[in-house]
Amino acid sequence: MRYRVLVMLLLSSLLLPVVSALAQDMCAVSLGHVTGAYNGQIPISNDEVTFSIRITNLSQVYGVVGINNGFEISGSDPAVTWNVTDTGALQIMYDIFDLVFAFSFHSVDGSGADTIGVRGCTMMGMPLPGEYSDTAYWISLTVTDPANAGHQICLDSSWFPPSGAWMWTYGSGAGSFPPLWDGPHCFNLYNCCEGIRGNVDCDPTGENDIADLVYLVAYIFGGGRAPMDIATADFDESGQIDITDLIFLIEYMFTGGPAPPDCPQAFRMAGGQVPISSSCGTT
Ligand SMILES: [Ca+2]
Ligand SMILES: [Ca+2]
Repeated sequence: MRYRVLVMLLLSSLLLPVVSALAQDMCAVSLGHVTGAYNGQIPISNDEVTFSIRITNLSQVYGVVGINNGFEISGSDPAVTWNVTDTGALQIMYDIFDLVFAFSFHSVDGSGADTIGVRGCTMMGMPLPGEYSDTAYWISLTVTDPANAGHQICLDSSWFPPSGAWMWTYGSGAGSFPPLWDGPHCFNLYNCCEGIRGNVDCDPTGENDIADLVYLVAYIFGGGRAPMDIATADFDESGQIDITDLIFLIEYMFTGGPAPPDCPQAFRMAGGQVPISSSCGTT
């Protein structure tokens, strides 16, 4: 009998580290798609940028019974500002973590660092199943101040009070482990209008080309999306976009008409101090 107990203890001591090592590699949090960003760059406008966050349970054995993940938004410069406009989660998160599923907000004031925590645990529901992988949460924000151009905004993992944890917990006694995280993710901020007007489609290169004309035609005649920055298409500086602006752009592009006027002053200044080049791109 004593021999059998010793063997069991020995096996347990050998197996537990294996289980722990496996569990640490069985969970991952990653940034999924980002709407409102273009080639890793975010235009400064009133339009929302949404970070979709994917969670993956790579385990084929263990279900997730508790989550405790935090996310931090910060600027590359203390002067960078933003507005967190929305957070949310798939309904399945509420269904699975039926005892509690909640967001916690800490200093979400759009400066310094904003932290958004996500917590949940299971009581009656089934755990997050093995091999689950889908978008779980999202965080939306806007960056509206033209002075942010040339800087970056970043999404990273973060511990958050009061739990101070960045963990998730497996069922069947497998323990709690920090998930893998593929961040931080940083995005250059740029103004749609730099130099002269005409970057109607707000592409990060700042080019004025046929794509901008197509965009403007689609907006005026086809119910297409409005320009993210009205100044890019308001060629007669009337304060609105209409057929007059379209005619101006056509004449400029095809019949030697006058060049578009400069962008409004606010959109030609970075950091409120230093004029930046005519290129809409950022470093
Ligand atoms: Ca363009
Ligand atoms: Ca106009």
